[in-house]
Amino acid sequence: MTRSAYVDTFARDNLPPRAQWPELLFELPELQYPTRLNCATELLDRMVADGRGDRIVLRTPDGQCTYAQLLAQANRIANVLVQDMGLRRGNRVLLRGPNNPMMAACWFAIMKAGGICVATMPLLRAKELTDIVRKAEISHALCDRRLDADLKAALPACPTLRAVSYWYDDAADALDTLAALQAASFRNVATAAEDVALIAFTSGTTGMPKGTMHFHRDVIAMCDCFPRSCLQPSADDIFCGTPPLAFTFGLGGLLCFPMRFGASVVLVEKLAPDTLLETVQRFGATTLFTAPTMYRATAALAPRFDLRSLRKCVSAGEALPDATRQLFKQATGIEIIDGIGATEMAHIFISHTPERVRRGATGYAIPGYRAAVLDDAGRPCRPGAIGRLAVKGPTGCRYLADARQAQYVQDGWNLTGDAYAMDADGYFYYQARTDDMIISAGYNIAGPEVEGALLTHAAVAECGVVGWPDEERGTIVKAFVVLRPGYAPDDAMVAALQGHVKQAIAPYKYPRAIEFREALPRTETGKLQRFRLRQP
Ligand code: 3UK
Repeated sequence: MTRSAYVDTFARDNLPPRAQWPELLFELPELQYPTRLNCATELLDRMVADGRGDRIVLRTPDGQCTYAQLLAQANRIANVLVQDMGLRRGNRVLLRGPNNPMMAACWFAIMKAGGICVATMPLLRAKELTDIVRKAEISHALCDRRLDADLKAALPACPTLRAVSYWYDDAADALDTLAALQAASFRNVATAAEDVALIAFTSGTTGMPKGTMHFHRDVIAMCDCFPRSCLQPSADDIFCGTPPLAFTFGLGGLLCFPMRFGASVVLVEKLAPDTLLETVQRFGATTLFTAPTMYRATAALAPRFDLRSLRKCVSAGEALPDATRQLFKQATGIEIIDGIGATEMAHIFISHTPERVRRGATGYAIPGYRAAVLDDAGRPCRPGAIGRLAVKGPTGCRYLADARQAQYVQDGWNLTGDAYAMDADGYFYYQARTDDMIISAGYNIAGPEVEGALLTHAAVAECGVVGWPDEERGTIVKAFVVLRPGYAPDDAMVAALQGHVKQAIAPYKYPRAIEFREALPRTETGKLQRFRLRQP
């Protein structure tokens, strides 16, 4: 291992032992990296050094900034971190804000200064922040002033956290003020390719959150896999979308990917279906990153907007129902690019180009990754059989001091916790999370398949299907349904939906119980929280 550039050895000391790492693959020519690599140098400084400094990188409703301006601001903040806040190489820095230019500049500043970025979703509360600060022994924090309340509430329980600075604020000690007093140049720390760059906490549904550690090299590898093979971006592309930069889906799609290709990104703090489409129209966005529910909601509104600029639409975070894919295609003419990624893997590893879409499939293992469906003994399943999804590639799972490493990584494979089937051509078909498979009267039923059938009914806006305890049958299939405006939640509707499912898929899978809701519980990243639906 190349000598670390860090004086604070916490991250390296808390990596899982080598024997528990996944096998890493660097077979592609584009994945040959030097042993010293700082991802900020690659994504930001290099663009300016190569003469692209005057090109726009960030666009917002209030203005725009060039690569050179972003570089200058990141350098100033890096100077604040080192000189005013006493950051030492290898220290962890909490980063907390909505998707805005300061969030982006701070992310690069942390990379430049050799800090380890721990970005948190804007909606996290004091208790969750405390768990993360304590687990990652975080010493510094950069935070959007408007999100200060929960951080301040967490502080008394966070003894390691010794320096906090707030931005978008005009106080004398605000980050903006301190940055303006600093030089616009900075010598990036010469990090090892395998120095930890970020600790991304999973939006775990139960138990203590898990911190996944990704190296400087992983940040670049994620840029050189999915976007290169499935999007083929050019410097003229304009990215936009909804995932928070604190979620690796957003960090890639809305910051690192566009910058790897010299392109630009529209950062907007809060987007609803109508404002998302308005943003695409106003900025002439070409490339969209969002979650399946957003595609479903925007499909209905699309005719009201001019979306002709849009070329590539990426869906991830949860399974994309075919009904949603078809609705969006009818509305816009665009074939969505589905992709499964995971915080543990940094980004997407199974996906497809629009031309190579196959109905019902997430896609194939993208160049750089290998994927397989394994049975309980760890052997490859025959085509069509359902088993556990296993992947390996240039990135992979390394939990921060967590015994669950041995569950996620087995025999060099990353086991994502998803039940999948693979066809003879190597296309992968999502079934369910392995712990969400419903076993009813001896049958294995995948909730998402029943959801997919319900979503083809005109009355259904959204739905979630779970196993529900039943005295007689042990477990029954139960659907929670949000109706579109104008439909009545009555017994006739229950019967109509049940009949519809029986027509669409094997009748034994139909939901014996249906409950109507105004909305479904979702994470900040757009995932349905099935565990909350299961709580009576
Ligand atoms: C599920 C999908 C079916 C799947 C993520 C893109 O979602 C991301 O990371 P998380 O750690 O969750 C991982 C789990 O989410 N999932 C994600 N995408 C799909 N299931 N089809 C899909 N297309 O259960 C997976 O194991 O929150 C997604 C990029 C970066 C990410 N972190």
